Amino acid sequence: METEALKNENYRAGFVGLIGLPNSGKSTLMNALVGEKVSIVSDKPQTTRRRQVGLLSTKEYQAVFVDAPGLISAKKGLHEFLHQEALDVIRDSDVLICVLNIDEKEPKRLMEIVELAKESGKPYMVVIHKTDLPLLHRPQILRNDLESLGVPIVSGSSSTKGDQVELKEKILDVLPSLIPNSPAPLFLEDLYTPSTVKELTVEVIREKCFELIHQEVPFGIAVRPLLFDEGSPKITRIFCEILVSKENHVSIVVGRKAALIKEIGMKARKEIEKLVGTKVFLDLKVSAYKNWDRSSHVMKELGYVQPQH
Ligand SMILES: Nc1nc2c(ncn2[C@@H]2O[C@H](COP(=O)(O)OP(=O)(O)OP(=O)(O)O)[C@@H](O)[C@H]2O)c(=O)[nH]1
Ligand SMILES: [Mg+2]
Repeated sequence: METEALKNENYRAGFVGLIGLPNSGKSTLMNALVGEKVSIVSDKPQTTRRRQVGLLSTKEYQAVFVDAPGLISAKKGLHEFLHQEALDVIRDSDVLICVLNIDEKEPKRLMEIVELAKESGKPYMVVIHKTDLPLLHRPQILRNDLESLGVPIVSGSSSTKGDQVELKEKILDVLPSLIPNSPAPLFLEDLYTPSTVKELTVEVIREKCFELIHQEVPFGIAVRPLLFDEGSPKITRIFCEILVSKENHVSIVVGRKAALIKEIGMKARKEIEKLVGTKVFLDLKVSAYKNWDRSSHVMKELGYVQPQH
């Protein structure tokens, strides 16, 4: 691979894990850093399940951002997977960014995130996030509590495009110096994510479910691709199954006169068309698979299983 990077002996490349509490804005921040939508976002906690990777490549460095699920205490099934996935991201990263949301009601929980980064022994920085929220004193209090650590701290918001540009600049002022030297980039420089279109498609459908379905139902939703037919240059035919963990959730997801599932399909299709670059025919069927989130073989099929090292 003949790249600019190979000519530069100060070149840096490494995995940069984004860690924080659920809903702290990690995925929103990663998308802003990468400049593309890699990771899905919602106003509900535990949106991110499998780690998502987004790439930022310049002449000087390649940051391989890894967006982790929010850190929660381990329970069973899917929760245990989310917990372990977040810990694995910490273990597998070269650098960590602690994303601390100022609207967290128990500031102690924010300090626990920083403690995990510190314990890892890896270089890390702190982003005090969501500073657009009207909680005037919180960012300064947090900053005072963190200052003695002697690590870079920046603060800002990802709520508007303008805020995102400003925060990205602050982060990229310090982050590259924390990334290790590397003889070459870790991924092709013109990629923005190593995820496949099929993987991104499944996540987009799940995002629309999180956005449009309320209460506890989205937490028990998973999307399984059944057929991804790219045989025609004009139209991609995609068939997916939306799994729900309880029988009575099927009718909730389908909605009255199938209105909800149609809206999920329509919103997802528009985004998927941009991803695949053709018109899309999208067929979604909803099936109940009782407690799939505790079934090891379904979890494995859905990719909710830690890779073996
Ligand atoms: N006010 C405000 N909201 C934000 C900001 N950044 C993200 N959000 C919102 O916060 C919610 C959670 O954002 P995500 O990016 O999904 O958060 P996350 O940390 O990835 O969440 P999990 O994947 O569930 O752990 C969404 O509704 C975002 O629009 C911010 O800077 N300010
Ligand atoms: Mg997320």
